[in-house]
Amino acid sequence: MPDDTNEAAGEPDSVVDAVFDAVAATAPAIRDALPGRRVESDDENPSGETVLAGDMYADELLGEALTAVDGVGAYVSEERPDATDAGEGYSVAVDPLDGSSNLRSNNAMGTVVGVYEGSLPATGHDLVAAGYTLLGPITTMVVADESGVREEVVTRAASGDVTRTVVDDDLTLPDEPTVYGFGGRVPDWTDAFREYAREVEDELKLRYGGSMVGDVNQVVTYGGVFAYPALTDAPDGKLRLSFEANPIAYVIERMGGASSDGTGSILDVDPDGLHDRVPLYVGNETLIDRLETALDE
Ligand code: P6P
Repeated sequence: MPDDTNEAAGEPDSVVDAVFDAVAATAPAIRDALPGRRVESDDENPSGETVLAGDMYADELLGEALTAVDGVGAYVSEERPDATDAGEGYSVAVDPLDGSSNLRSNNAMGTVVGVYEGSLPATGHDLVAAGYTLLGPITTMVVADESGVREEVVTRAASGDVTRTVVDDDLTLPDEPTVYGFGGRVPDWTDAFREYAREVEDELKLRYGGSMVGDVNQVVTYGGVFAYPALTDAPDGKLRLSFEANPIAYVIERMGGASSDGTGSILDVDPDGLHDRVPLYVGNETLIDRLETALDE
């Protein structure tokens, strides 16, 4: 379980709530803007990836909304090299449009959020809350904090007012795993991971859609395991610790699941840089234990 000594136990954190109010408020506007922003921009992000117009728009919108929240001291984005100063308070790390490569194929994507106490880079134990929006057939938001994990439906009225409706106030990982989703190309998997994957493929159903938030939400809903593993040509995998792996690991561990970088909890990883990548494995505890044993052989 994440370290919640940073939290005054029991009292909901009004700044965290304001952060997720801001994230929810931008979700419908991001969704509305996507049809006209499926093209690639000329820019690259700090991870060297081509930035879609949708990524840039989401980053601008979220940057503006989150730096305006009292109690947010820094906005840190996958799309920006450095933190954007916002005064005093939490550092809010964001992947503005995770899975934006799904924009052309019209598949799920969303925003990943980590609320850290103190400056970044930091370990996941500095998280006080984390979550993600999912722009699927409906817009949902999963929010994890010291009180637990909840799923909300985000709707916008004709008036423009955005509403967050809690549809599950105690989201826990299903005991019985059902689905798996493994990223990267099979030829690029290590022998140890490939062997583990072959076992899991015989036990569970494949659910992989190329967007971490969509694929993790399958595991959140049906139980199982998601991985973007270490690859033979990318031993640190693809996903960024601060913006993707830590927030997702925090959510899954808060739900009673487990996370790993291949050797131990993602939340223990101590990064050198803001955009460090890390292999990510999350899901039911037994499947993560088996994964760590398989990679240790
Ligand atoms: P691949 C999306 O680009 C992303 O960052 C994650 O959302 C997703 O899990 C992964 O990359 C997909 O990568 O190599 O399968 O296209």
